[in-house]
Amino acid sequence: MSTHAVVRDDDYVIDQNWVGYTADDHAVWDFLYRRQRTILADRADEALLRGHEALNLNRGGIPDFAVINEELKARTGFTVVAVPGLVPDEVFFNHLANRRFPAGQFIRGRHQLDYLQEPDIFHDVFGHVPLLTNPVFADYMEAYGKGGLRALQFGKLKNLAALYWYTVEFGLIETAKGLRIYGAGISSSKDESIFALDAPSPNRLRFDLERVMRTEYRIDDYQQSYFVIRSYEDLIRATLDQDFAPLYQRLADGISHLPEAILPTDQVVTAGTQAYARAKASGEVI
Ligand code: HBI
Ligand code: FE
Repeated sequence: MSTHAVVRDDDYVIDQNWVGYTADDHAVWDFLYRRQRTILADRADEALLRGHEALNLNRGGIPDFAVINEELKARTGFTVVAVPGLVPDEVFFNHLANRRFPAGQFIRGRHQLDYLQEPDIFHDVFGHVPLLTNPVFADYMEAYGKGGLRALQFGKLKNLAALYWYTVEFGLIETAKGLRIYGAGISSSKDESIFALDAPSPNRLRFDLERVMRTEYRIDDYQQSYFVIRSYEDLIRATLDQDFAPLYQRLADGISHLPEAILPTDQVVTAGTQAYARAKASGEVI
């Protein structure tokens, strides 16, 4: 038995070992799936709901990657690969740049049905993977992976992680029927699926690439600001049209905004109650 830690220089991909899931693991998936689909019926963007159906995630039990990859790969060339949990940023970006989504292999226990910090298979496969059936969003995720590898070279990972956080994890999209959820951090969370659309306290601000990349975020609480895109086409256009080299030069000034801030330059979709009052008091908003 070797005593030194196994230093892995691989891509952290492991076997999903679908046969290894217990009956209770499958029951946890079924419970979470049914509960979130009920909550999201009139809250999630159609593209996410259609992605659940395209991949037949309601077939019962934890999805077998070998099975969903046939459909996913045929649609956008993406495949899901199993990883033990969070992987190093460079490994993560490299997977996305090659149209592989690294999904947690484990599923949460019954004691943590409502929240867990580490992305498990429900967060990843219910929250993130279905949107990869949408060609435009799939292009965005590949572009994000490539951008991430470049950001590492510029030492601007924190700014790029903020972009991921406020779009892929906690993004809202404007539709004819009103604001809808597309971020996986919201769509896989019972409480935040309600809070993000209904609560008066958070700000809902129009997406702006540089503004978002300068915005701090909390990983242990509901978001205090959500950013709203008009469409996935708008989101990828904003990203692909951006020449990141001069942007990274500007970001070198290190200016960042608190999660609850409303800037005079913000296009406010709905101002949050707490933040608005505080910003008003400090004269940050006119
Ligand atoms: N690893 N498996 C996994 N899943 C993620 O979502 C993930 C990650 N590593 C890094 C990471 N996300 C974030 O730092 C990104 O913003 C880069
Ligand atoms: Fe995630």
